[in-house]
Amino acid sequence: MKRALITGITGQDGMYLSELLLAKGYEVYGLIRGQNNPKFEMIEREIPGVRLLTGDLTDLSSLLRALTASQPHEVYNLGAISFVAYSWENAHTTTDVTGKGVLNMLEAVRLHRNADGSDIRFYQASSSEMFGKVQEVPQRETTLLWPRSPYGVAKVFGHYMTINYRESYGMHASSGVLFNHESPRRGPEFVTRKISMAVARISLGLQDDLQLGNLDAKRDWGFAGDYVEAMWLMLQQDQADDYVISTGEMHSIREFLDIAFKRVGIDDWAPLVSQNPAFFRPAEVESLVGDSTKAHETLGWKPKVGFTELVEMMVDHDLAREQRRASRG
Ligand code: G4F
Repeated sequence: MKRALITGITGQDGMYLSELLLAKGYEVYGLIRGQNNPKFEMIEREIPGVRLLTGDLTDLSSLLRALTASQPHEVYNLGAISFVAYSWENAHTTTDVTGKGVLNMLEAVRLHRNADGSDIRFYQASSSEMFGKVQEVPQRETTLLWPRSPYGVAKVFGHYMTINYRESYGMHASSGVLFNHESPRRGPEFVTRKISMAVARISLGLQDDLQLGNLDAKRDWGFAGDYVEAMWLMLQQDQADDYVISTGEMHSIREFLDIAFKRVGIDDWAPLVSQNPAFFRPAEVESLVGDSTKAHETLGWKPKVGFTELVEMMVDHDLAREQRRASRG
């Protein structure tokens, strides 16, 4: 039986990946941070097969302990402080967790030996945020990186450290440069979920309006459930490598709003949405769109869920959730 250790188990990707690996017959371990973490129960309830271990990406010895306990064949490093806006206010913490945390995990994997002598394959969650002020359209594996946030800079560090461990130690270490990926499990601080939750509440008369930042930003949005499959495929290859994972389609926040509000029967959302300077960023990533030709050709990976389907899935989920809450009183 294959064993996997996932950091960042409480995020949407950690949850979808756990489900995928459990369905494939893996023994799945998840690293969870802190004392009395309220998400502990949430994971035990939603994904009962996962075995949780406590540890922290900033603490190398806790990572070594987690490797000893799990004896994994595959490590998926999804843990990070991942909210870009937060990274300006907490640049040091973001650097420690999102950047140096990758180095800690790589070091732990390099130092650890599985009792049965099996090797560990490593996946690093790199990000399209690394392209920042884009130097080429669409962005591919060879595009020059130009991060625009402390988060993006930290991800670049982790990305190159992964490549360096592959080249220095011959480690099977792959990096997935994932473009924005969303789902009903997305945190409410990210723009897509903020919109889907507000749209549901506005349509039920529970909220009056929605305040956002830059409505002109454009992203290549895919479905998180599709993207975790690419992570797994990367670790099944003979050679470790880096792959861009994206849909190849770019949409604006305005288009997201169009589809989301239409889903609840509102054609003109302009009177309901305003822009608040508090949600603008010190430096913006204006547009991102990826070229996943390498992943298509080498991994045989392609996204299944399209943009409209994704937006509608999120709105439908939040509508049902609000209706359930209302019926409970
Ligand atoms: O949803 P976002 O916060 O995602 P962002 O910054 O693109 O980052 C996400 O994707 C990255 C992959 O490229 C990941 F690495 C990262 O961890 C995260 O998952 O913002 C998307 C866009 C931005 O341009 C932002 O300025 O939406 C714009 N926006 C406009 N109003 C807003 C808002 N973003 C948020 N979060 N909240 C707003 O009110």
